[in-house]
Amino acid sequence: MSYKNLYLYPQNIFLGRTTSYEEADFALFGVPFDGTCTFLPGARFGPTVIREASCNLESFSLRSFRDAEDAKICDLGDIAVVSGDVNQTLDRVEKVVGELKHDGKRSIILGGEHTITLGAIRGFGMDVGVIDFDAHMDLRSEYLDQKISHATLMRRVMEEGAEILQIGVRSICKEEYEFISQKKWNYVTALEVEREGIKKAVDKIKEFQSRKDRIYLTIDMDVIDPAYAPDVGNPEPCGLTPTQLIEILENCEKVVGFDVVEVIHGGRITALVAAKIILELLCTIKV
Ligand SMILES: [Mn+2]
Repeated sequence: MSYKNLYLYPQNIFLGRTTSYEEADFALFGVPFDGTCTFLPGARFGPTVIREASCNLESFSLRSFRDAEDAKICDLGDIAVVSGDVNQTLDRVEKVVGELKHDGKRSIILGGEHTITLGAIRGFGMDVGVIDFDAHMDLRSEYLDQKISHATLMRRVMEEGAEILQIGVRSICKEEYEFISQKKWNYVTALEVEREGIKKAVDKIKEFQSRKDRIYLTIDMDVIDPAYAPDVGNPEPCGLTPTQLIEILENCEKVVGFDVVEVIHGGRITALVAAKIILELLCTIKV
C-alpha cells in the first residue's frame, strides 16, 4: 500500500494513491499522444490534468453511495509514446493493454487523442463490444491522406472486426452519412437524447451488451457539450450534459476497460468533468 496522509499527497497519481499491481483490479495509465491533431493541440497533457483534477474532487458518490477510493487501482504512469509516429504509439498501447488483460486487470486509459483507442481495442481483441461516446463518428476512410487519425479510427476499428455502438453523435460528414446509410449502423444522436431523454441510449446499450461477453467504453470528452467541457481537440456544440452521460454510463455492464480521451491542456473544467466521470465509473463497474 502507498503511504498517504494530509501533508504528503501526490497530485501526479490518480486519486493521490496507488494500490500495488498484484492487488489491483484496475490498472490505469496515460497515453500522452496528440500527433494527428488537426485543430486544438494539447491532448498530450490530458493524463496530467486529469490526474490533478482527480486529486481535487471528493471520491464518495451520492449516486451509488460508494467510494471510488475503495476501488483497487494501480496507477502505472504514462506510456512512452513515439512523438509523431502514430503506428508505433498504437503498437505500444496494444502491447500494454494485452499484458494487463493477460493479468486479469481492467484497463483505465487516459488520453491523449482519440486515435489511441484503436491500439487499446486491438489489445483487447476485436470480439470486444465497443461503446463509443463521441460527438463525431470518426468513420472517414482517410483524412488529409492519413489512414490512421482521430477522424478515421472508428472506420479502422470496424474494418478490423469489432462491433460498435455510438452514443451522442452530432457531427458527421457526407461521406460518413453515405457510409452508415448502406449499413444498419448502431447509433444514438445527441439530439435524440436531448429530445427524448436517455431511454433510447440505455435500451441500445442493454441490447448491445446482451450479445457481448466483454464491453469496452471509449469516452471522447467532446461528447459533452462545450459549455461543460470546452477543453477538447474538436469542440462540437449541442452535446450531452455531464449528468446525462453519467446516467447513461451507469447502465453499462461487462466493462473490461475504458478510456477517457481528448482532454487538452487548457482550463481545468474539462479535466474535472473527466475525473468525475472516472470516479463514478469506478463506483459502478463490477469487479
Ligand atoms: Mn470526437
